[in-house]
Amino acid sequence: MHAWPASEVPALPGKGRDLRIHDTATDGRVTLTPGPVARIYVCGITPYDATHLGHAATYNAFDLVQRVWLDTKRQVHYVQNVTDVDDPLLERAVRDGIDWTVLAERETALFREDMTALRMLPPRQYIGAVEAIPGIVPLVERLRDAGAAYELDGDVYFSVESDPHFGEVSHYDAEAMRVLSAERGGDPERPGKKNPLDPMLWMAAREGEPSWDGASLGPGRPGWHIECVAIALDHLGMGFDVQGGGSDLVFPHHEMGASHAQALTGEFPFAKTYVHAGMVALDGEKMSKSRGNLVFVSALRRQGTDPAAIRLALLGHHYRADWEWTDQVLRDAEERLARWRAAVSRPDGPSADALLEEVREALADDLDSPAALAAVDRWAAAQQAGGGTDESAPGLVSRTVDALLGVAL
Ligand code: 5CA
Ligand code: ZN
Repeated sequence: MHAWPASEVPALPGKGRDLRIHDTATDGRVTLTPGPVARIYVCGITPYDATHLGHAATYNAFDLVQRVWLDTKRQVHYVQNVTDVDDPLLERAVRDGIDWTVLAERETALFREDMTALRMLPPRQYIGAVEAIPGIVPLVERLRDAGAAYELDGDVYFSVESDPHFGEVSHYDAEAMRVLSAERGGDPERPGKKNPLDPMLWMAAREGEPSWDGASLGPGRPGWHIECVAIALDHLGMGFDVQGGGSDLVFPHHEMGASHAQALTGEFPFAKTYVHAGMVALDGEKMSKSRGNLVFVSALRRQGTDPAAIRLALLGHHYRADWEWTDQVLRDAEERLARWRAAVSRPDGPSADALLEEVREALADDLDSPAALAAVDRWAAAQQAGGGTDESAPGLVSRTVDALLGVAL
């Protein structure tokens, strides 16, 4: 699949700091020191509905990771998937009487537009589940042949017991895992499984549903976790720097993905760091396609909202926090954007050298974007108070805000 166009990242003087970030697996702060090419996999959308602000907040967090790495003069190898075949997508297509491929293509196209408008840097590879199937089938066969997977009425399940490190991403106890598995696409109640938590790797063809050639597995379609594993291993290999997503992916998705990959390769770990963004809520409940309590990025754009204001609204919250979207959040962001634009539109102003270092330090400190915004607010307030004659300052502020926060002033 093609991704979306990259917005330009302006060059900044000097060099940024190494990112210290919260790692879910160790439940602590780690300093990331990738090689010259930092490797990141971020789970993409299931395209059965438009991009909502929860999605946008999660992609914003990982866009900041990229921008911090670029500022340390590293290249970034970023891979993202699109879950363009899965139960919720097929169910929505049936509900709406629309072909599932048309639905997936339409919503993926809208996602690309939203990401472009929000100045999110695109992945180098943007891969759909369907196009990954030829790579998924041999992985499932290998797991089965190694005894890490088994068949149940034609479906193939992964045996969680085959990975000695199973549980080390989420550290949840068995009961919590069971509950989350049932909520998030698993089938812990299905009789005949070795362990109720075992997730499906390959689902045998069902009447009325799409299916693909599975070689020795028979016709069917892939399970959810193996999709991301196949794509990540194909393009990044084991031991990449960051596996990212929202906190609802900690279990089962990232736990199972790590175990699939570790059982396949005998290597550990799948990702060096697991990073998770908090959940955005609306009216007191997590924004989710299944609940339908959504604010869409595209709807805001259609109403004339400046995407830079949407981005500032996201940046106003720490990525790990759970927070609530309200109209006031957006109004505050619009007001801040107007203040910043007025401040950089003057021919000179207070020196911005310290501001650049403050923004760098805030982001390096577990992506503390609220602290970065507060630093820019202080510069804008000093500008407002008429405090400087540095002619390079407004330009440096614009470039800092663009390069490190993805906001075009
Ligand atoms: N296709 C899978 C991942 S392989 C998937 O989870 N798709 S999704 O469309 O449901 O979610 C896409 C991303 O948005 C995931 O990282 C998910 O954790 C994140 N996300 C979903 N809802 C919210 C929310 N309310 N707040 C923050 N992030 C969210
Ligand atoms: Zn995923």
